[in-house]
Amino acid sequence: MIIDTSSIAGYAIFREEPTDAVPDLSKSRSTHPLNQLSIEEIRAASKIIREYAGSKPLKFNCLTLREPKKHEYVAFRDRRGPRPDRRAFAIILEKGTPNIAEVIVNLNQSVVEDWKVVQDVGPILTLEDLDVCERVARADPRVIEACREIGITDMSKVYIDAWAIGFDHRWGTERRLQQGLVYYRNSESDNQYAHPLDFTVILDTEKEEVLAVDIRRVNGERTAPSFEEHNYMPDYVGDSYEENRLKPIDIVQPEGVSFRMRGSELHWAGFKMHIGFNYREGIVISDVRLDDHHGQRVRKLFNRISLAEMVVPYGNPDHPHQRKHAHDEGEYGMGLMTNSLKLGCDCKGAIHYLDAIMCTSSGEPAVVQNAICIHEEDNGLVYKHTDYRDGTVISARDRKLIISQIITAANYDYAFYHIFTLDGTYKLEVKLTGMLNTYCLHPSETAAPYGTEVAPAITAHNHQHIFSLRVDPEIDGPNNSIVQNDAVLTDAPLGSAENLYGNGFYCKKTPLRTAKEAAANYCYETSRSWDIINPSSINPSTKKPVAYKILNNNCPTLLAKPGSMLAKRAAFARKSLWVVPYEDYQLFPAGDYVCQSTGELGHPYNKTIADWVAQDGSVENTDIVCYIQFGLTHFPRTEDFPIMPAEPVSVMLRASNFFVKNPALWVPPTHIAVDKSSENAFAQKQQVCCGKSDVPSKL
Ligand code: ABN
Ligand code: CU
Repeated sequence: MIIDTSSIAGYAIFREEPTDAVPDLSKSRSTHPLNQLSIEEIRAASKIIREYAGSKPLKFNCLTLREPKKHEYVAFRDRRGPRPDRRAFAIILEKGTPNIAEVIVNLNQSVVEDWKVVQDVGPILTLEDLDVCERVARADPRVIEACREIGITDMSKVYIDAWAIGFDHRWGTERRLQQGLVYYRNSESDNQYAHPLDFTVILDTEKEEVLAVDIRRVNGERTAPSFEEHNYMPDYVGDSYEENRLKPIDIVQPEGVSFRMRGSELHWAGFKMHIGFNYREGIVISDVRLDDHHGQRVRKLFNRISLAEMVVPYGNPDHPHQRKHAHDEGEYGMGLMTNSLKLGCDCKGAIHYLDAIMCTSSGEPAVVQNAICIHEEDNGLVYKHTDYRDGTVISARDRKLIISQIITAANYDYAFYHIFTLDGTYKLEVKLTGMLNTYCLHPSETAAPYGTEVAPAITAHNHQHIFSLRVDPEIDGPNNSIVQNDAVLTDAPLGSAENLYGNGFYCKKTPLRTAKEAAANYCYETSRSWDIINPSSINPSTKKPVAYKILNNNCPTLLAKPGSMLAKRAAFARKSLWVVPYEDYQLFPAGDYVCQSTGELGHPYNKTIADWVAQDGSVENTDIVCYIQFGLTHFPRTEDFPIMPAEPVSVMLRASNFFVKNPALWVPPTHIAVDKSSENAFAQKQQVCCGKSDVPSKL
């Protein structure tokens, strides 16, 4: 039973009522092996862990599904092996000590299988951890004094956004640190990002104490806060809404949706997949397969797709702005920060929601209702042709299946849309909205060159958003390779017999054979793309291996000097593509522990993509994993203030000589105009075919 909403305002988390009843795991025996841990499983796992630990007081940093090893899952899926045992994975802090342990619980056998102590690492900052910052900092005498000095005496109007600190040499990983970015709010719904203050606060999360107040003096002076209001909430701008200007748009699916759900397994338009979710990656899409209507078989596409990391580095070199390079996934968790979605607002139409089940620091289950949205959208044309001679027309409409979540990462909000379309394409689209991170300008300063003065005396610093999409491909089976495609001119000179007119060009294909070779960057000059191929599955027409093509032309270079802390901590963002051999439980390219990591190579408990690639394993005709970096460099605009219009950015994987023909030929056309003598019944029936809600406009 749900008892109360979280104290972490804004995140609609429901704690489950604590109970002494023995958790009922009877359903667990038959659950899908990739399903999130259920409420009962979380209860059981935390009880087993607490009993194992004895009298030690514990703080649960995470408690989540330990997915089965790939070979076990695949054997089970292909009916060659037993159902894998259900397992939980937890990171546990021993309260009052620096001890951190990674724990594996076997839920079928109700035992702790492994309790591994790890050192010199920074576990994720949970919402409960972040909650400490504002409470403790507001009451600290040094913070009160820092505010008083700039004329602010009402501490209830001081708001402090808790951030991870990046890395600060003063404390290394000895303490679990946070930095608080300080703002002023005139009233409860006033926009605090219009009143940034000129100092940050550093805290110890566990000891709940302020360690330092870093004031940024300019020429020895404090910067006076701007009290000018720049608001976006209805209390302030409601009078300017023009309600009748836009007529309602309703999405109607009179016969319901075209997908089916069996628990967390989804079937749609020939696709089959499993939808998982965890505190760190958020949505995880596994076991993606697709009906090949022409080949009359179900073909494997992807073993697992998830967002593996992201980083938002800010480009102002002045201290303390170098500390602002949020790794929003590894430092805070895409699952933990996820919103409870609202019908008709976040998602429109006929929506199927799934809840997210996570855990609190005391090991109690916590549920975010409607965390995952599954719905369809019309996607314009999938194909059309008009025969200009006789006016014969055919057109068919495309459709998207969208699996989405929205997170709030302090000031920024990100919507993640995993999209499948009828031509077999997978696309991850991210929409960036919410609030710019702002800072105050001293009268002697200019915002340029490191920022934009988005309102008088308010600067928003240049920054990047770089996402890492982890794709574990299974293109017609587990053994895949990578080929780089570059559009290049024929070498033969103009006027030569081979290239008389100089117009020859072709797709230069370069196999990337090892992890080091496959560390690649996008190239605009050659419209570079990469094929994930299966060398053993040959397209009968091209006589070449079948492929899925990575189309990623939104991949900004990480703007950090080689050797800098940022370039080390965010090493994953240094390339558009990494490909490494598959290893179970190797998931996070900035390391399992991102908070306060230095990114140095060879950490015993915190390997990153740089360590994996240094091994230079073969990525040829073997089980591989791709990390695809994409995103944007953001020079803030005044239009992004006071709240950002959503900005989309995406990456795509498209079938490329994977099917023998257009895979959408099965899609019934929506418009056909043919010669009346056609014998085809469908063509006769569908001379023009509109949906019930398609009407000429009444203008
Ligand atoms: N963007 C930094 C951040 C994210 C989540 C929570 C706190 C801070
Ligand atoms: Cu931005």
